Amino acid sequence: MEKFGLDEYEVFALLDELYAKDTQYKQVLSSMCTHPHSIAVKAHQRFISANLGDPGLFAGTAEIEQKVVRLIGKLLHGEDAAGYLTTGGTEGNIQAVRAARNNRNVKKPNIVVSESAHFSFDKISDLLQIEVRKASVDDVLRVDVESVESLIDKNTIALIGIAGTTEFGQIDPIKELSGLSEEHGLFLHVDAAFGGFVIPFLDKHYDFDFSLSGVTSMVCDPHKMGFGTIPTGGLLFRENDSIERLKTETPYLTSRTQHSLVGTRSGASAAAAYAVMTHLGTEGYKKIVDYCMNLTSHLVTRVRELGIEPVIEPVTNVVVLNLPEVNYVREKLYQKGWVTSITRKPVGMRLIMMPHVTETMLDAFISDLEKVITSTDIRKH
Ligand code: 0PR
Repeated sequence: MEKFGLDEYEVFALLDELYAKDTQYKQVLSSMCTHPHSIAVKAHQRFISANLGDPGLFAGTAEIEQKVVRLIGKLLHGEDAAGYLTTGGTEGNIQAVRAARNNRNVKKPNIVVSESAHFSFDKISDLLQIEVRKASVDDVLRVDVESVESLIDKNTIALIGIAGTTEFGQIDPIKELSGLSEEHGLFLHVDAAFGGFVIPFLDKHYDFDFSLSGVTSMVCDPHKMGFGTIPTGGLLFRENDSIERLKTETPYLTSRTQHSLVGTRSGASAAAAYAVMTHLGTEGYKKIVDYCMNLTSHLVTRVRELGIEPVIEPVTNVVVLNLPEVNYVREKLYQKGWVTSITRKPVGMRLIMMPHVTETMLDAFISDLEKVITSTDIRKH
Protein backbone atom coordinates (compact mmCIF):
# COMPACT_ATOMS: atom_id res chain seq x y z
CA MET A 1 0.00 0.00 0.00
CA GLU A 2 1.16 3.54 -0.70
CA LYS A 3 1.29 6.03 2.16
CA PHE A 4 -1.32 8.29 0.55
CA GLY A 5 -4.30 6.84 -1.28
CA LEU A 6 -5.65 7.63 -4.74
CA ASP A 7 -8.94 9.32 -5.41
CA GLU A 8 -11.92 7.30 -6.64
CA TYR A 9 -11.41 8.25 -10.26
CA GLU A 10 -7.81 7.01 -10.24
CA VAL A 11 -8.73 3.83 -8.39
CA PHE A 12 -11.39 3.02 -10.96
CA ALA A 13 -9.01 3.76 -13.81
CA LEU A 14 -6.74 1.05 -12.35
CA LEU A 15 -9.64 -1.34 -11.81
CA ASP A 16 -11.08 -0.77 -15.29
CA GLU A 17 -7.75 -1.57 -16.88
CA LEU A 18 -7.77 -4.96 -15.17
CA TYR A 19 -11.50 -5.50 -15.73
CA ALA A 20 -10.83 -5.17 -19.46
CA LYS A 21 -8.61 -8.28 -19.21
CA ASP A 22 -11.51 -10.41 -17.92
CA THR A 23 -13.28 -12.46 -20.53
CA GLN A 24 -16.84 -11.28 -21.04
CA TYR A 25 -19.47 -14.04 -21.11
CA LYS A 26 -20.46 -13.24 -24.69
CA GLN A 27 -17.93 -15.75 -26.07
CA VAL A 28 -17.77 -18.09 -23.08
CA LEU A 29 -19.03 -21.63 -23.63
CA SER A 30 -17.07 -23.24 -20.80
CA SER A 31 -18.64 -21.87 -17.65
CA MET A 32 -21.28 -23.15 -15.26
CA CYS A 33 -21.78 -19.63 -13.95
CA THR A 34 -23.51 -16.76 -15.71
CA HIS A 35 -24.59 -13.17 -15.15
CA PRO A 36 -26.57 -12.98 -11.94
CA HIS A 37 -30.17 -11.82 -12.37
CA SER A 38 -30.46 -8.01 -12.02
CA ILE A 39 -32.73 -8.36 -8.99
CA ALA A 40 -30.07 -10.53 -7.33
CA VAL A 41 -27.46 -7.83 -7.93
CA LYS A 42 -29.75 -5.20 -6.40
CA ALA A 43 -30.47 -7.32 -3.32
CA HIS A 44 -26.78 -8.20 -2.97
CA GLN A 45 -25.89 -4.50 -2.85
CA ARG A 46 -28.59 -3.80 -0.24
CA PHE A 47 -27.20 -6.46 2.12
CA ILE A 48 -23.52 -5.85 1.37
CA SER A 49 -22.56 -5.47 5.07
CA ALA A 50 -24.57 -8.38 6.44
CA ASN A 51 -22.53 -11.18 8.04
CA LEU A 52 -24.26 -14.52 8.47
CA GLY A 53 -21.39 -15.59 10.71
CA ASP A 54 -22.97 -13.50 13.47
CA PRO A 55 -26.69 -14.11 12.94
CA GLY A 56 -27.75 -12.39 16.15
CA LEU A 57 -26.55 -9.10 14.70
CA PHE A 58 -28.25 -9.75 11.38
CA ALA A 59 -31.50 -11.37 12.43
CA GLY A 60 -33.35 -10.39 9.25
CA THR A 61 -30.60 -11.75 7.01
CA ALA A 62 -30.50 -14.95 9.05
CA GLU A 63 -34.24 -15.30 8.43
CA ILE A 64 -33.66 -14.79 4.72
CA GLU A 65 -31.06 -17.57 4.71
CA GLN A 66 -33.56 -19.99 6.23
CA LYS A 67 -36.21 -18.90 3.74
CA VAL A 68 -33.79 -19.73 0.90
CA VAL A 69 -33.05 -23.12 2.47
CA ARG A 70 -36.81 -23.79 2.56
CA LEU A 71 -37.25 -22.66 -1.05
CA ILE A 72 -34.45 -24.95 -2.23
CA GLY A 73 -35.85 -27.71 0.01
CA LYS A 74 -39.26 -27.36 -1.60
CA LEU A 75 -37.72 -27.49 -5.06
CA LEU A 76 -35.96 -30.72 -4.08
CA HIS A 77 -38.94 -32.34 -2.30
CA GLY A 78 -37.40 -31.76 1.10
CA GLU A 79 -39.76 -29.22 2.66
CA ASP A 80 -38.40 -29.92 6.14
CA ALA A 81 -34.74 -30.16 5.18
CA ALA A 82 -32.25 -28.34 7.42
CA GLY A 83 -29.30 -26.51 5.97
CA TYR A 84 -27.37 -23.36 5.28
CA LEU A 85 -25.93 -21.34 2.42
CA THR A 86 -22.33 -22.16 1.59
CA THR A 87 -19.73 -20.65 -0.68
CA GLY A 88 -20.59 -23.25 -3.34
CA GLY A 89 -20.53 -26.91 -4.26
CA THR A 90 -17.05 -27.55 -2.89
CA GLU A 91 -17.91 -26.40 0.63
CA GLY A 92 -21.25 -28.23 0.48
CA ASN A 93 -19.60 -31.49 -0.56
CA ILE A 94 -16.92 -31.15 2.13
CA GLN A 95 -19.50 -30.49 4.84
CA ALA A 96 -21.82 -33.29 3.73
CA VAL A 97 -19.00 -35.83 3.86
CA ARG A 98 -17.82 -34.39 7.18
CA ALA A 99 -21.34 -34.86 8.58
CA ALA A 100 -21.39 -38.44 7.27
CA ARG A 101 -18.04 -39.10 8.94
CA ASN A 102 -19.14 -37.55 12.23
CA ASN A 103 -22.30 -39.67 12.15
CA ARG A 104 -20.25 -42.85 12.30
CA ASN A 105 -17.33 -44.08 14.32
CA VAL A 106 -15.16 -45.66 11.63
CA LYS A 107 -11.37 -45.54 11.97
CA LYS A 108 -10.41 -45.67 8.29
CA PRO A 109 -13.50 -44.37 6.51
CA ASN A 110 -14.09 -44.46 2.78
CA ILE A 111 -16.73 -43.02 0.46
CA VAL A 112 -17.73 -44.20 -3.01
CA VAL A 113 -18.12 -41.67 -5.82
CA SER A 114 -18.30 -41.90 -9.59
CA GLU A 115 -15.06 -41.51 -11.51
CA SER A 116 -16.93 -38.66 -13.16
CA ALA A 117 -17.27 -36.72 -9.88
CA HIS A 118 -16.12 -33.12 -9.45
CA PHE A 119 -12.54 -32.62 -8.23
CA SER A 120 -13.87 -31.29 -4.92
CA PHE A 121 -13.97 -34.96 -3.83
CA ASP A 122 -10.19 -35.14 -4.27
CA LYS A 123 -9.89 -32.15 -1.94
CA ILE A 124 -12.17 -33.96 0.52
CA SER A 125 -9.90 -36.99 0.47
CA ASP A 126 -6.94 -34.83 1.44
CA LEU A 127 -8.74 -32.57 3.93
CA LEU A 128 -10.76 -35.17 5.79
CA GLN A 129 -8.28 -38.03 5.31
CA ILE A 130 -11.01 -40.19 3.86
CA GLU A 131 -10.36 -42.72 1.12
CA VAL A 132 -12.34 -41.75 -1.97
CA ARG A 133 -13.15 -44.84 -4.02
CA LYS A 134 -14.03 -44.20 -7.64
CA ALA A 135 -16.67 -46.35 -9.27
CA SER A 136 -16.71 -46.87 -13.02
CA VAL A 137 -19.38 -45.45 -15.32
CA ASP A 138 -21.69 -47.10 -17.85
CA ASP A 139 -21.75 -46.41 -21.59
CA VAL A 140 -23.68 -43.16 -21.10
CA LEU A 141 -21.35 -42.02 -18.30
CA ARG A 142 -23.69 -42.59 -15.34
CA VAL A 143 -22.13 -44.25 -12.34
CA ASP A 144 -22.34 -48.04 -12.60
CA VAL A 145 -24.35 -49.22 -9.59
CA GLU A 146 -22.71 -52.68 -9.60
CA SER A 147 -19.30 -51.05 -9.51
CA VAL A 148 -20.47 -48.87 -6.57
CA GLU A 149 -21.73 -51.95 -4.70
CA SER A 150 -18.49 -53.82 -5.29
CA LEU A 151 -16.53 -51.00 -3.62
CA ILE A 152 -18.65 -50.92 -0.43
CA ASP A 153 -17.07 -52.54 2.64
CA LYS A 154 -17.41 -52.23 6.42
CA ASN A 155 -15.48 -48.94 6.38
CA THR A 156 -17.74 -47.26 3.84
CA ILE A 157 -19.55 -44.31 5.41
CA ALA A 158 -21.25 -42.73 2.39
CA LEU A 159 -22.20 -43.06 -1.23
CA ILE A 160 -22.21 -40.04 -3.50
CA GLY A 161 -24.51 -39.55 -6.48
CA ILE A 162 -24.08 -36.77 -9.01
CA ALA A 163 -27.16 -35.11 -10.50
CA GLY A 164 -25.72 -33.09 -13.35
CA THR A 165 -22.07 -34.08 -13.71
CA THR A 166 -19.59 -31.28 -14.20
CA GLU A 167 -18.14 -32.64 -17.41
CA PHE A 168 -21.10 -34.26 -19.19
CA GLY A 169 -24.20 -32.93 -17.39
CA GLN A 170 -25.27 -36.54 -16.86
CA ILE A 171 -27.53 -37.71 -14.01
CA ASP A 172 -26.46 -40.75 -11.98
CA PRO A 173 -29.13 -43.39 -11.25
CA ILE A 174 -29.96 -41.82 -7.88
CA LYS A 175 -32.98 -44.09 -7.32
CA GLU A 176 -30.76 -47.19 -7.47
CA LEU A 177 -28.13 -45.51 -5.28
CA SER A 178 -30.88 -44.63 -2.80
CA GLY A 179 -31.93 -48.30 -2.65
CA LEU A 180 -28.31 -49.36 -2.20
CA SER A 181 -27.67 -46.86 0.58
CA GLU A 182 -30.78 -48.02 2.45
CA GLU A 183 -29.84 -51.66 2.00
CA HIS A 184 -26.36 -51.02 3.46
CA GLY A 185 -27.42 -48.38 6.01
CA LEU A 186 -25.26 -45.69 4.39
CA PHE A 187 -25.44 -41.92 4.10
CA LEU A 188 -26.26 -40.85 0.50
CA HIS A 189 -25.14 -37.41 -0.58
CA VAL A 190 -26.37 -36.06 -3.93
CA ASP A 191 -24.21 -33.45 -5.62
CA ALA A 192 -26.75 -31.38 -7.56
CA ALA A 193 -24.55 -28.25 -7.46
CA PHE A 194 -25.27 -27.69 -11.15
CA GLY A 195 -28.32 -29.90 -11.78
CA GLY A 196 -30.39 -28.78 -8.80
CA PHE A 197 -31.72 -25.76 -10.64
CA VAL A 198 -32.03 -27.63 -13.97
CA ILE A 199 -33.40 -31.14 -13.44
CA PRO A 200 -36.71 -30.11 -11.75
CA PHE A 201 -37.51 -28.03 -14.86
CA LEU A 202 -36.69 -30.55 -17.59
CA ASP A 203 -39.54 -32.01 -19.65
CA LYS A 204 -38.40 -35.50 -18.68
CA HIS A 205 -38.88 -36.53 -15.05
CA TYR A 206 -35.90 -37.78 -13.03
CA ASP A 207 -35.93 -39.13 -9.49
CA PHE A 208 -32.89 -37.48 -7.97
CA ASP A 209 -33.79 -35.68 -4.77
CA PHE A 210 -35.30 -36.00 -1.26
CA SER A 211 -38.37 -37.69 -2.77
CA LEU A 212 -36.15 -40.81 -2.59
CA SER A 213 -36.06 -41.97 1.02
CA GLY A 214 -32.37 -42.96 0.88
CA VAL A 215 -31.13 -39.45 0.05
CA THR A 216 -29.55 -37.93 3.18
CA SER A 217 -28.11 -34.65 1.90
CA MET A 218 -27.86 -32.54 -1.23
CA VAL A 219 -26.02 -29.56 -2.61
CA CYS A 220 -27.71 -27.20 -5.07
CA ASP A 221 -26.02 -23.92 -5.98
CA PRO A 222 -27.79 -20.61 -6.59
CA HIS A 223 -24.56 -19.23 -8.13
CA LYS A 224 -24.73 -21.69 -11.03
CA MET A 225 -28.13 -22.17 -12.72
CA GLY A 226 -29.93 -20.34 -9.89
CA PHE A 227 -28.83 -16.85 -11.16
CA GLY A 228 -27.70 -15.79 -7.72
CA THR A 229 -24.46 -13.93 -7.05
CA ILE A 230 -21.06 -15.52 -6.39
CA PRO A 231 -20.54 -17.07 -3.85
CA THR A 232 -23.78 -18.89 -3.06
CA GLY A 233 -24.24 -22.62 -2.61
CA GLY A 234 -26.98 -24.55 -0.85
CA LEU A 235 -26.37 -27.49 1.51
CA LEU A 236 -29.41 -29.38 2.77
CA PHE A 237 -29.86 -32.37 5.08
CA ARG A 238 -33.01 -34.44 5.27
CA GLU A 239 -32.79 -34.44 9.06
CA ASN A 240 -31.60 -31.98 11.61
CA ASP A 241 -29.45 -34.71 13.24
CA SER A 242 -26.89 -34.65 10.43
CA ILE A 243 -26.38 -30.90 10.50
CA GLU A 244 -26.07 -31.08 14.28
CA ARG A 245 -22.91 -33.18 13.76
CA LEU A 246 -21.28 -30.13 12.21
CA LYS A 247 -21.81 -28.03 15.31
CA THR A 248 -18.96 -25.99 16.80
CA GLU A 249 -19.39 -23.88 19.92
CA THR A 250 -18.98 -20.13 19.41
CA PRO A 251 -19.12 -18.90 23.00
CA TYR A 252 -18.56 -15.18 22.47
CA LEU A 253 -20.83 -14.65 19.47
CA THR A 254 -24.50 -13.74 19.38
CA SER A 255 -25.28 -17.38 18.61
CA ARG A 256 -23.90 -20.19 20.76
CA THR A 257 -23.09 -22.59 17.93
CA GLN A 258 -22.22 -22.59 14.26
CA HIS A 259 -22.59 -25.29 11.61
CA SER A 260 -20.81 -23.67 8.69
CA LEU A 261 -17.26 -24.36 7.58
CA VAL A 262 -16.29 -20.72 7.30
CA GLY A 263 -16.98 -18.13 10.00
CA THR A 264 -17.80 -14.79 8.41
CA ARG A 265 -20.31 -15.39 5.62
CA SER A 266 -21.95 -13.25 2.97
CA GLY A 267 -25.47 -12.16 3.89
CA ALA A 268 -25.60 -10.41 0.51
CA SER A 269 -25.48 -13.80 -1.22
CA ALA A 270 -28.48 -15.00 0.78
CA ALA A 271 -30.48 -11.86 -0.02
CA ALA A 272 -29.60 -12.18 -3.72
CA ALA A 273 -30.71 -15.83 -3.83
CA TYR A 274 -33.93 -15.02 -2.02
CA ALA A 275 -34.67 -12.12 -4.37
CA VAL A 276 -34.14 -14.08 -7.57
CA MET A 277 -35.98 -17.21 -6.41
CA THR A 278 -38.94 -15.17 -5.19
CA HIS A 279 -38.96 -13.09 -8.36
CA LEU A 280 -38.67 -15.90 -10.93
CA GLY A 281 -40.78 -18.56 -9.25
CA THR A 282 -40.75 -22.07 -10.70
CA GLU A 283 -42.33 -20.81 -13.94
CA GLY A 284 -39.49 -18.33 -14.42
CA TYR A 285 -36.85 -21.00 -13.89
CA LYS A 286 -38.71 -23.36 -16.23
CA LYS A 287 -38.63 -20.72 -19.00
CA ILE A 288 -34.88 -20.28 -18.59
CA VAL A 289 -34.20 -24.03 -18.54
CA ASP A 290 -36.40 -24.44 -21.66
CA TYR A 291 -34.34 -21.72 -23.32
CA CYS A 292 -31.06 -23.46 -22.42
CA MET A 293 -32.38 -26.87 -23.55
CA ASN A 294 -33.54 -25.40 -26.87
CA LEU A 295 -30.03 -24.03 -27.40
CA THR A 296 -28.70 -27.51 -26.52
CA SER A 297 -30.89 -29.15 -29.20
CA HIS A 298 -30.00 -26.45 -31.70
CA LEU A 299 -26.28 -27.03 -31.12
CA VAL A 300 -26.59 -30.80 -31.46
CA THR A 301 -28.63 -30.53 -34.69
CA ARG A 302 -26.18 -28.08 -36.24
CA VAL A 303 -23.02 -30.02 -35.34
CA ARG A 304 -24.57 -33.24 -36.67
CA GLU A 305 -24.95 -31.46 -40.02
CA LEU A 306 -21.17 -31.09 -39.89
CA GLY A 307 -20.75 -34.79 -39.16
CA ILE A 308 -19.87 -34.25 -35.49
CA GLU A 309 -21.52 -36.38 -32.80
CA PRO A 310 -21.97 -35.58 -29.12
CA VAL A 311 -20.24 -38.06 -26.77
CA ILE A 312 -23.63 -38.74 -25.13
CA GLU A 313 -27.09 -37.50 -26.02
CA PRO A 314 -27.28 -34.40 -23.74
CA VAL A 315 -29.46 -34.82 -20.65
CA THR A 316 -29.00 -31.29 -19.31
CA ASN A 317 -27.58 -28.15 -20.95
CA VAL A 318 -24.05 -29.57 -21.28
CA VAL A 319 -22.84 -30.80 -24.68
CA VAL A 320 -19.57 -32.67 -25.20
CA LEU A 321 -18.45 -33.09 -28.80
CA ASN A 322 -16.45 -36.01 -30.03
CA LEU A 323 -13.74 -34.35 -32.12
CA PRO A 324 -10.40 -35.50 -33.45
CA GLU A 325 -7.52 -33.15 -32.59
CA VAL A 326 -9.73 -31.56 -29.95
CA ASN A 327 -6.99 -29.42 -28.41
CA TYR A 328 -5.92 -28.11 -31.80
CA VAL A 329 -9.54 -27.24 -32.65
CA ARG A 330 -10.03 -25.54 -29.28
CA GLU A 331 -6.86 -23.53 -29.76
CA LYS A 332 -7.98 -22.35 -33.21
CA LEU A 333 -11.39 -21.41 -31.78
CA TYR A 334 -9.73 -19.61 -28.91
CA GLN A 335 -7.83 -17.50 -31.42
CA LYS A 336 -11.26 -16.42 -32.67
CA GLY A 337 -12.27 -15.54 -29.11
CA TRP A 338 -14.25 -18.69 -28.17
CA VAL A 339 -13.65 -20.19 -24.75
CA THR A 340 -14.45 -23.90 -24.63
CA SER A 341 -13.34 -26.59 -22.21
CA ILE A 342 -12.30 -30.21 -22.33
CA THR A 343 -13.37 -33.45 -20.66
CA ARG A 344 -11.09 -36.09 -19.16
CA LYS A 345 -12.62 -39.44 -20.07
CA PRO A 346 -13.64 -39.73 -22.85
CA VAL A 347 -11.87 -36.65 -24.13
CA GLY A 348 -14.18 -34.20 -25.90
CA MET A 349 -14.94 -30.52 -26.31
CA ARG A 350 -17.27 -29.38 -23.52
CA LEU A 351 -19.81 -26.64 -24.19
CA ILE A 352 -22.29 -25.38 -21.62
CA MET A 353 -25.49 -23.75 -22.81
CA MET A 354 -25.90 -21.13 -20.09
CA PRO A 355 -28.48 -18.31 -20.28
CA HIS A 356 -25.84 -15.85 -21.52
CA VAL A 357 -25.57 -17.93 -24.73
CA THR A 358 -27.81 -16.84 -27.61
CA GLU A 359 -28.72 -18.58 -30.84
CA THR A 360 -26.87 -15.89 -32.83
CA MET A 361 -23.78 -16.44 -30.69
CA LEU A 362 -24.07 -20.20 -31.15
CA ASP A 363 -24.46 -19.89 -34.95
CA ALA A 364 -21.34 -17.71 -35.08
CA PHE A 365 -19.50 -20.33 -33.02
CA ILE A 366 -20.68 -23.19 -35.25
CA SER A 367 -19.64 -21.28 -38.34
CA ASP A 368 -16.13 -20.82 -36.86
CA LEU A 369 -16.06 -24.48 -35.83
CA GLU A 370 -16.94 -25.48 -39.38
CA LYS A 371 -14.13 -23.30 -40.75
CA VAL A 372 -11.63 -24.87 -38.36
CA ILE A 373 -12.57 -28.46 -39.04
CA THR A 374 -12.76 -28.07 -42.81
CA SER A 375 -9.54 -26.10 -43.08
CA THR A 376 -6.65 -27.90 -44.72
CA ASP A 377 -4.76 -27.11 -41.52
CA ILE A 378 -6.58 -29.67 -39.44
CA ARG A 379 -6.19 -32.42 -41.98
CA LYS A 380 -2.45 -31.71 -42.20
CA HIS A 381 -2.17 -31.42 -38.44
N1 0PR B 1 -20.17 -30.23 -7.94
C1 0PR B 1 -20.40 -30.11 -9.26
C2 0PR B 1 -21.27 -31.13 -9.94
C3 0PR B 1 -19.85 -29.05 -9.97
O1 0PR B 1 -20.08 -28.94 -11.29
C4 0PR B 1 -19.04 -28.11 -9.29
C5 0PR B 1 -18.39 -26.96 -10.00
C6 0PR B 1 -18.85 -28.28 -7.91
C7 0PR B 1 -19.42 -29.35 -7.27
C8 0PR B 1 -18.03 -27.30 -7.11
O2 0PR B 1 -18.70 -26.10 -7.01
P1 0PR B 1 -17.98 -24.73 -6.62
O3 0PR B 1 -17.04 -24.41 -7.75
O4 0PR B 1 -19.11 -23.80 -6.49
O5 0PR B 1 -17.27 -24.96 -5.35
N2 0PR B 1 -18.56 -26.87 -11.35
C9 0PR B 1 -17.85 -25.91 -12.20
C10 0PR B 1 -16.58 -26.52 -12.74
O6 0PR B 1 -15.71 -26.94 -11.96
C11 0PR B 1 -17.54 -24.63 -11.49
C12 0PR B 1 -17.14 -23.56 -12.45
C13 0PR B 1 -18.04 -22.58 -12.80
C14 0PR B 1 -15.88 -23.52 -12.98
C15 0PR B 1 -17.69 -21.57 -13.67
C16 0PR B 1 -15.50 -22.52 -13.88
C17 0PR B 1 -16.42 -21.56 -14.22
O7 0PR B 1 -16.09 -20.56 -15.11
O8 0PR B 1 -16.45 -26.53 -13.96
